[in-house]
Amino acid sequence: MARWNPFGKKDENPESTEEAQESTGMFGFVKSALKKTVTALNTDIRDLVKEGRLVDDEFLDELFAHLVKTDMGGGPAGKIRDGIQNKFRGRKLFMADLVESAKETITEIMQQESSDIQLAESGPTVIMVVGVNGAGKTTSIAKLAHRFNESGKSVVLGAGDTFRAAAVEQLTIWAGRMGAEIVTGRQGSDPASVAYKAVEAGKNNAADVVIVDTAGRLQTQNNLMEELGRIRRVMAKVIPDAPHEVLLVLDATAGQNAISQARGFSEAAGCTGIILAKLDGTAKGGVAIPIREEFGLPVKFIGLGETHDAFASFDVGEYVDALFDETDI
Ligand SMILES: Nc1nc2c(ncn2[C@@H]2O[C@H](COP(=O)(O)OP(=O)(O)OP(=O)(O)O)[C@@H](O)[C@H]2O)c(=O)[nH]1
Ligand SMILES: [Mg+2]
Repeated sequence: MARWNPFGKKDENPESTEEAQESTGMFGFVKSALKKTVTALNTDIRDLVKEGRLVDDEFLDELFAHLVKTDMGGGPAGKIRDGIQNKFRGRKLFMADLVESAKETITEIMQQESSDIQLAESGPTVIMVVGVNGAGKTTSIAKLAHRFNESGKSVVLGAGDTFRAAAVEQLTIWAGRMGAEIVTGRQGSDPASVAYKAVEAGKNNAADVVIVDTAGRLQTQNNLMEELGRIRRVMAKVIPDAPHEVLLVLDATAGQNAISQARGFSEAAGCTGIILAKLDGTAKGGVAIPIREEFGLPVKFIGLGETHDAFASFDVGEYVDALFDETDI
């Protein structure tokens, strides 16, 4: 499977001033979206090591308590604490050392191969989007489609949420704006049939990308979870290796609950990556860390607001830097 970064990451074209500016902008964007998490991390922890602090049990317990507040989970918070303990026990610790050590630990936990979209070797790349009710699936599809469209790719949308009429309207508006084709079904009709037709339309029209929406569901609704498998299989009847990506949308404001939601989905739908939506407006932005730790799945994109451009490719280095950037707080 070829790898493809549709959105041009900064390191791939370093000589482009425009992209360099864009990447600086993106850091600021991610940083301001993570502001609540950054503030929680930096104000509390900075207070903790103000003027240096002896690394003893009391300090290590306090540090752990502040770290878990961001919803990074006990595992990662414990690893950061242990890292500090190993390096600095019995010594005086300053903020700069703490940040450096924490960044190192988080980067290690979060390391992922790539956040690129897996590209089909030939024909359209088919992306299926799944997740619980209200996670941000339809909005994320609009954002993804906008990005593909901006990079000159033709997109076919499949309104596979035949349950909620508003989802079809939402996608139809987007398709209209982009001049993209949209395949819809009657309300209550079989979502697998919409998915089939969407992939077929993508193939017949030589589109670059087909993105199929699905209705929100809970991992406990077995029949609906099985339906995801059926939607997948139907797509493969048109293009044998479709879907090339199954993106699970998680609501960052759900914090640790987002993790338990992900478990059932990644099995039932064969997820290949995560979109972490609503990373803005939450002090639980640390949840991206245990998500990476617990699932083999890469975080591919992050949602940073309700508008179509409030969306970014996920970059581990940028995320970790933003998380601990203490300027302008
Ligand atoms: N702040 C913020 N809001 C978001 C983001 N993504 C989606 N939303 C909002 O979350 C709400 C739900 O978004 P949808 O895209 O409709 O979610 P969905 O998963 O398709 O929902 P269902 O189809 O009902 O399961 C909407 O009000 C969106 O505007 C984001 O990244 N940030
Ligand atoms: Mg929806």
